[in-house]
Amino acid sequence: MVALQANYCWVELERPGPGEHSRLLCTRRTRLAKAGQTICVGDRVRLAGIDWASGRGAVAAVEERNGLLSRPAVANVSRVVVVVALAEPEPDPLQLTRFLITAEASGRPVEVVLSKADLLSPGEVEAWCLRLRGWGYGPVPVSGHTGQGLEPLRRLLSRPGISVLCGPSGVGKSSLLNRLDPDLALRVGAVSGRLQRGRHTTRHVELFALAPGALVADTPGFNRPELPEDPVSLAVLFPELRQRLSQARCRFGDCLHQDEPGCVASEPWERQPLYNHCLELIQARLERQRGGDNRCEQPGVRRRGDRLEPRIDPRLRQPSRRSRRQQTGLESTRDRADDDASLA
Ligand SMILES: Nc1nc2c(ncn2[C@@H]2O[C@H](COP(=O)(O)OP(=O)(O)O)[C@@H](O)[C@H]2O)c(=O)[nH]1
Ligand SMILES: [Mg+2]
Ligand SMILES: [Zn+2]
Repeated sequence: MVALQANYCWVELERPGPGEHSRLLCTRRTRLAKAGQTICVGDRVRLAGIDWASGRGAVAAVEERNGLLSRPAVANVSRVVVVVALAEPEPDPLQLTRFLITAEASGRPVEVVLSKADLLSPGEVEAWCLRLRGWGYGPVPVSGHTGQGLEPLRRLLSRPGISVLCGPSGVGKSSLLNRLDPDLALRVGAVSGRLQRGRHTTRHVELFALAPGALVADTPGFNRPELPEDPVSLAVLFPELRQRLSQARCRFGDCLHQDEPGCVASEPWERQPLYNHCLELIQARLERQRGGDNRCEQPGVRRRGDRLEPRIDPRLRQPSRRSRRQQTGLESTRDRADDDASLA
């Protein structure tokens, strides 16, 4: 399933059918909805009631999923490619770390693309590459303007399976895909944020075929991906820490790898302050949940001022901006500006 709209979806065929269509416009069988079966982009589905002449059909069943990326929801992901600009917008290590954490949580290989390399000197680009290598990644510097790095990127995205491009808005994801395949004609320069919210930006994910068997998702702009719910699960989402943990064990089985003696992470590492900061956010959220949220009368609905709003995902709740800032002093301005936009 390559694209999902309100009441129907596009399904790309595995084998060509008797008609001219390689994709069919499908409805979902009500039986699926009744069984509580959701369907998301990337799902492998079985079709019924196909009308080859008009290119229509219905989704009758959804196959088991692997490698689910939570936000944006994409199933059967083969790899996640996190794109971050070297300038315009300036890289924000905390925001980048949040993207990397979300990508790692898919359980699939994570690649890093450093975009807009044309805006920095070769020496500065190399310094960022070195830094990212220290985080456990092998970054590919690229520029949609000069064409630098486009062939390595094409090879990466032409591997079989589904690749998801994610990263902050404005880093050049759509531009890069357009360079790789001008036929895509993806919208470039769409600004996201409070004012433009929902006006121009694509709110849904769509998969494009870049090479036979290689599908790529360009994701819409949302700028602050979520953190995992369980503090213990955070460590393995940092490859540099994961690597140390694979070589040695901590003294205590439930170690959170902060500053305890006998911890494998007690030697300083670059992203340690970011790791600690994320840990604090997760713990603060857990405490609030334990404290109970009694203002909510119905499940799935929350009160905001005098309005009731659907509760999209309980994990989206964050500590208040002020308490977070006071606690850590680490909050970035970009993070703050996108606070609400990221809930859309
Ligand atoms: N200097 C420079 N600007 C770029 C590059 N790629 C894209 N841009 C600009 O960055 C802005 C955002 O690009 P877009 O592809 O929409 O980013 P997206 O939100 O990540 O999809 C546009 O104004 C592009 O012209 C690049 O390689 N170098
Ligand atoms: Mg875009
Ligand atoms: Zn430890």
